[in-house]
This record gives sequence, structure tokens and C-alpha cells, in this order.
Amino acid sequence: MSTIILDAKIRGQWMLVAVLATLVTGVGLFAQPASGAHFEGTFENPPVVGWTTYSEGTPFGPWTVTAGDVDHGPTPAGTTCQGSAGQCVDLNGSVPGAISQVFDTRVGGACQVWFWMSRHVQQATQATLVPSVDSVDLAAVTHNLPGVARNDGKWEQKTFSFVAAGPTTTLGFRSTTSGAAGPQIDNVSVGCRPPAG
Ligand SMILES: [Ca+2]
Repeated sequence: MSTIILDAKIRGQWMLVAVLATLVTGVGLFAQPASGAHFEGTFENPPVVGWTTYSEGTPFGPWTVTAGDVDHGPTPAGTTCQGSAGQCVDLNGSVPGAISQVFDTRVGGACQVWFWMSRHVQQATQATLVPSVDSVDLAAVTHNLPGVARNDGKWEQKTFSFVAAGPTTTLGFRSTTSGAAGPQIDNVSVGCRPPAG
């Protein structure tokens, strides 16, 4: 009983620290670097009608296609994007593709990535992608919610974490689904806790 009370008290104090840090700094514990290349994961630029296919080596907004090809726009996978608005990416264009973005980090910073995932309406059961950090693959992520339809991509939020190894980090997403219809992503965000000390 005393352990539970102590645990609750400690957690309460940590919450107070977090609230005070937010009040003092105005940005909270999870803050982006003050300057430089901020991460941008909405896929709203450049504006596209329907969808456009980009081949390997093509930049679009802050992203670059690093393998295969991808489809980008408001309906790249035959469904609406996350929140039924805006633009997103189908990581399979005509073949499985990959994209990456370079952004500023602090060495040793603990970072959390959140992203929304769906799949092409032609993928009846599932689609899988592999995130990467500085070209090192992380655990595969699968979208397998039933009922994906043209007006409802069954978007689902996913997350993973990493520790930044350098002053910039390269975050990537690679389809491991074969064919011309694959995993779909939207509204990727990154928050990094400054390194201790
Ligand atoms: Ca979007």
C-alpha cells in the first residue's frame, strides 16, 4: 500500500515538473530544436490533384524518394487521407517504394515518432512498412484493420522511439508490401526530449 502511494506521489511530482517546464519554457519537455530543419510530416506540399507518382531520387516537400516509387496526393491509395482531408502517401507507386526526411536533432536526445497508417483500398487484408532511423531498419508495422473503403481508410495511429545519434537524423519509411498497392501514411510527427545533462 505504501509503495503504491509513494509511486503515485512520485508520478505526481513528475507531472508537476512537466507542467512547470511547459509554463517556464512555453514548449514543454518534448520540444523541437530551436532552429534548423524542423521535421514536417503532413504531406501537404506540393499540392497535387488526385495523385502523382514520384520515382527514386525525386524530392517532394521535405521528403525524398529513396527506393522504388510512391504515390502522393489527396487520393494516392484510393481512399481519403487521415482525417478525410488533405494529402498523404501510398508507399507503393508501381512498385514498393521508400521515402526519407533529414531533420535536426541533438545527440543523445530521446525521440518519439507518431504517424497515421492506412493501406490501399485494393489491399483486402493488410499492408506492412518498415520505419528506419539513419538507414537502420526498425520493427515492421502492419495495418490490418478491416473495412478499408474509398471514403474511410481506417486510419490508425502508430508510434516508435529512437535515440538521436547525431545533429541530424534521417527518418525513413519503406514499403515491404509487394505490388502497386501498399501501406499509406499521413501526419507523421516527431518529438525529442533534450539529452540529459
Ligand atoms: Ca496530410
